[in-house]
Amino acid sequence: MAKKSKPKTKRARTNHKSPARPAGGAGVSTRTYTILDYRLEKPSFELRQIRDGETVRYEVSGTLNGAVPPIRESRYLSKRQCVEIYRWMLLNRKMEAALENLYKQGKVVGGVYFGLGQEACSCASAYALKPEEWLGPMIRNQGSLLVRGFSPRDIMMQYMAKAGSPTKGRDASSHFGDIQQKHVVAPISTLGDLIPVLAGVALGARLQGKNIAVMTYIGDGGQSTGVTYEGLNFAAVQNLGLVLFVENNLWGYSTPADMQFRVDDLAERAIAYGIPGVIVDGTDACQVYDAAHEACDRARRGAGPTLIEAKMMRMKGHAIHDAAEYVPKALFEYWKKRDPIARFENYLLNVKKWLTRAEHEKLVADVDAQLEADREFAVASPLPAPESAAGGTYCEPGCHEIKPKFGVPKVSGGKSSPTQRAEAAVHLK
Ligand SMILES: Cc1ncc(C[n+]2csc(CCOP(=O)(O)OP(=O)(O)O)c2C)c(N)n1
Ligand SMILES: [Mg+2]
Repeated sequence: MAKKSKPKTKRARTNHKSPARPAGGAGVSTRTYTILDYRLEKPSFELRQIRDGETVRYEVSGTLNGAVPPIRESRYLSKRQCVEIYRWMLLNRKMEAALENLYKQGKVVGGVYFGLGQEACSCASAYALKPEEWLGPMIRNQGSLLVRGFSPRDIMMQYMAKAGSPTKGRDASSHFGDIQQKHVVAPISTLGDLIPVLAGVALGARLQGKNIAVMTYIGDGGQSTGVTYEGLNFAAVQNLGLVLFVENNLWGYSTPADMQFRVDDLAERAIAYGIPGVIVDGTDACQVYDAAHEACDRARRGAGPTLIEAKMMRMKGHAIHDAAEYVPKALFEYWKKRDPIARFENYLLNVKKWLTRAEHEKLVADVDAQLEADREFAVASPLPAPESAAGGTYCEPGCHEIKPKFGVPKVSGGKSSPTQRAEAAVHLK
């Protein structure tokens, strides 16, 4: 009989202690850096990896029964805007529930990726962009796509690979965008690759004499890639208006965030790029919006990129096929109490009294009716004709001339002082 080995444990940190510092002698000074932290609650728990023979599981311990924080008052959002963001979040969630049903009915061709628990981050971030600015969403940012003007009908048809979908049925998941009207770059599955692409969009705008905000996202797992460093460093040295949301949802597939990095907070990475780092509670739409708004303003001033870490939890598995059994139940329970939609609803109805019960019921009924109409349309629409398989995705070869949009650079890139940067911004207005 094989000898049963003692389970090995490995600690994964969610609220780390400072790493050991090298000893310093007389005359050695230390430097401090500032990370803005908007949160009203700083979760403190530890994930332990337990290896028992061939199996691995995780246990969580720490402060898991703290009071749920309130929504932070926004410095910028009006009542109307808060209600609008709430509506996008609700549409995001209910559309994903509809997609899950369509999948279970066998109508979805590929997989389905969910942003459950992350709706505030997707919707309130994209809401901070102006229509002429650019977005590069990742697979969980379906809420951002809705805010940018894609309809639930587009997204449902895409997942069902229908002829009328944004990719005419040639892709059956999230790889679609619209660079003509909506200024959305299609998600790139290779994690981190959207960052240099969006930096390039900002550079393109700069070459036309405009400073714009461009926004993209990377996960706690994806931020470990080399291209994340290359893209963000490039944006930093060129003062490009990149707003990077690092969506720390605690898991990258089945790897806990704490086994991806040694820093306490991913926002600290900003220090190494020489750009501002900000932490928000990703389940609080007002915090997400305020941080995004300030970062977009900075981008428009030509002052360069911002890294915003949004802390939250992936409330489902990686995709529909993953039951997420490796996630300790207590962690799900903790974050369920911090549900972004339930808390925002309470804020609008009970704290601010910006919505009456009747107004809220009407808003929910409108969202349901829109989804039902879109679902019916998407289900009834045809699959692509087989003979169209060799055609183009966005257009047909030779159907239009691609005109270069570049102009002569109006300012030189490279390192510049804050004063020069401010001057450059004025020059570019
Ligand atoms: C460079 C690269 N490595 C690995 C993968 C496979 N992969 C796809 S999603 C994923 C996990 C991503 O986790 P995270 O970045 O935390 O994003 P989340 O899924 O939590 O939103 C992995 C490893 C990939 N697509 N690209
Ligand atoms: Mg993740």
